[in-house]
Amino acid sequence: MNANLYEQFRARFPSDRSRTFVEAASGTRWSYAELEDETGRIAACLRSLGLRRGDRVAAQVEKSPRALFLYLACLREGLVYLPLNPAYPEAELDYFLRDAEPALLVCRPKSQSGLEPLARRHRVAALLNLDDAGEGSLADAADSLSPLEDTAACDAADPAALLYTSGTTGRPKGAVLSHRNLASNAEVLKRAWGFAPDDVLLHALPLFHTHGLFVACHCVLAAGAAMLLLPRFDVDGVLRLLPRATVFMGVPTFYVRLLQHPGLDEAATRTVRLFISGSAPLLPQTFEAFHERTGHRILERYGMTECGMVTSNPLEGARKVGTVGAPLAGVALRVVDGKGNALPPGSTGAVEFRGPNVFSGYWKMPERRAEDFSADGFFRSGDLGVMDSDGYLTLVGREKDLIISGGLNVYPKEVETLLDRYEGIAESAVIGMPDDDLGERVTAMVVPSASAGELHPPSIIAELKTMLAGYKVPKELHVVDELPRNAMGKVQKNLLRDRAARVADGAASGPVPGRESRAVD
Ligand code: MLC
Repeated sequence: MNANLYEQFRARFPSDRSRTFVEAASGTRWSYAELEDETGRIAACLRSLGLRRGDRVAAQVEKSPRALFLYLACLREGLVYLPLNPAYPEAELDYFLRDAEPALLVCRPKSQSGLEPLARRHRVAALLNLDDAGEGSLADAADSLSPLEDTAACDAADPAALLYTSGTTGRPKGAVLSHRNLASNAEVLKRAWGFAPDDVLLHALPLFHTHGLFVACHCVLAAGAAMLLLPRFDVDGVLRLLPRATVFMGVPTFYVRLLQHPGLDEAATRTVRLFISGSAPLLPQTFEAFHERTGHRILERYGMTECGMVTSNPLEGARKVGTVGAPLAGVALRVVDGKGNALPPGSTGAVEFRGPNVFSGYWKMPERRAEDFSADGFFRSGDLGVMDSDGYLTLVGREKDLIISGGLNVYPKEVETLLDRYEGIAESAVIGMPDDDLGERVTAMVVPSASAGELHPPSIIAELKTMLAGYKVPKELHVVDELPRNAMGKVQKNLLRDRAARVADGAASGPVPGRESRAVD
C-alpha cells in the first residue's frame, strides 16, 4: 500500500469531484477536481525542476488556496514541505535555509530580489515566487505543464514536513513529521470531532503551523469536506462567513477578539456545530463568556508541533473547562515524576506521550533523542500536568522556559541571546506577562553594562525587529539595575514577573518602559 498522505486523502475525496474543496475570501472556488488538477500541475513543475523524494521545499508565502496546493503537491511528489512564517526577517531565514538545505524556495514576489543572494549562499537550486492571489512564477510554470496523474510511492516513515519550533537553547529545531505521523492524526481527529462531507470549516489560521496547516486542513481533506479560507484572522471577516460554516478553529486570542464584537451572538453562530480552541490555554472566563453569548461550549484540545494533537475534550459528553480533555485514540499519555515513574490521577508531574502521531526526532539532531524521549519511547513534552479520575488532563505549567503569545511559541533564550549581544546591555531576562488579548506578552528586562550611557528602549526594540519576527520582539522593555538570582546564580523569573506585575499595577497611567520602570528592580 502507498503510505503517501496525499493518496490517503485522495481515497476520501468525494466521488462527485465537482464538490467544493476550498472557497477563497474573494468567492472563487476550487472543486476537488480542481484540487487534483492544480496539485498535479504544481507536482509536474516540481518534477521538472529535478526535485527528488526527500528534498525539502521551503515556502515563505502568504496564505492562499495555491499555497495549500503547493503543500499538497509536495506530498504528491514525496518532497518535504517546510512552511515559513512570512514574518521571519532575513536573519532568521538565513538559519532555516542553512539548516534545512532546501532544493527550492518559494517566496513572495516582493522579497525575491532580496532573497536571491541568500538562496545562492545556501545553494538553494531554485527560487520561485507566489503572491497572495496565487500568481507568480510558480503558477506560470505550473500552468504551462500537464498535470501529473500519479502520486509518489512513500513508506509510512518517510518525512512529509519539516516544521521549525524555537527551542530552550535559542536555536530553532526542525521537527520532522512523517506521512504516518500526519495521516494517523488526521484520521483520529476526523473521527473525534465528527467531520463529515457536508462540513464547512471556516479557516482563519496561518498556514505555516501545525494548527492551521495540519489540524484544520487535514480534517477537511480526510472527510472530503469544504473550507472557507480567510487570508488572515479578522473579526469582521469571521463574523461575515460564520453563517456559512459548521466548524471553526482558533487560538484563544481569536475567541477573545470575537467576544469584543457586539455582532457575536446566537444568531451569528447558529449554523456552527463545533468551535475548537488550541495552541494556548483557553481562560475559563473566555469559555464562559462565549457560552453565555452564543450557547456554544468551546472544545479545548492540546497538542504540539512535534506530535500533532494528543488530547481533546469530547464531541459528545462533558467538556470540562480548564482541562484539555482525554488522550486521543492511539495516544498513550502519562504523567511522571522526576524519575520517570508514572503518577496516579491527582498528582502533578511531567506530561509524556507516545503514539503513531509522535515524530521521531529533530532534523540533524540525533544526539537529542535521549534527552527528548524516555527509554521506552515517550516524548517528553516539557509541560506539567495532572490527570483527573475521569482521565482528563489539566496543564498546570511548563518545565521549559516558554512564552505563548497569541498562540505562537517564543523561547526567551532566543530573544535574550540577541539582547545580550547589544552594545550597552550587560545581561537580560525575557518573561511572559499576562495579557488580555495575547494570553502572554513578551517582556524584556535589561541590565546596562557599567560603561553604557543611557539605554534607549525604542531603539533596542527597533533593532530587534530587524532580526526577529515581530511576535517575538518584546512589547515592553524595562531597564533595571540587576536581575534577581538564586543561590545557584540562576535568574529568578518568577520574582521578575511579580515585580513587573507590581509596576504595571502601580502605573495605571503607564510609564514609558525604560529607566522610568526602575521600580521593577
Ligand atoms: C502578530 N504580532 C504578534 C502576534 N501576531 N505579537 C505577539 N504575538 C502574536 N501572536 C505582532 C506583529 O509582529 C505586529 O507587530 C503586530 O502584532 C500586528 O501584526 P498583525 O499580523 O496585524 O497581528 P494580528 O493579525 O493581530 O495577529 C495576531 C493573531 C496571530 C493572534 C491573529 O498572531 C495569529 O493568527 N496567531 C495564531 C498563531 C497560530 O496559528 N498558532 C498555532 C501554532 S501550532 P508590529 O510591532 O510590527 O506592529 C501549535 C500546536 C497546537 O501551537 O497545539 O496548535
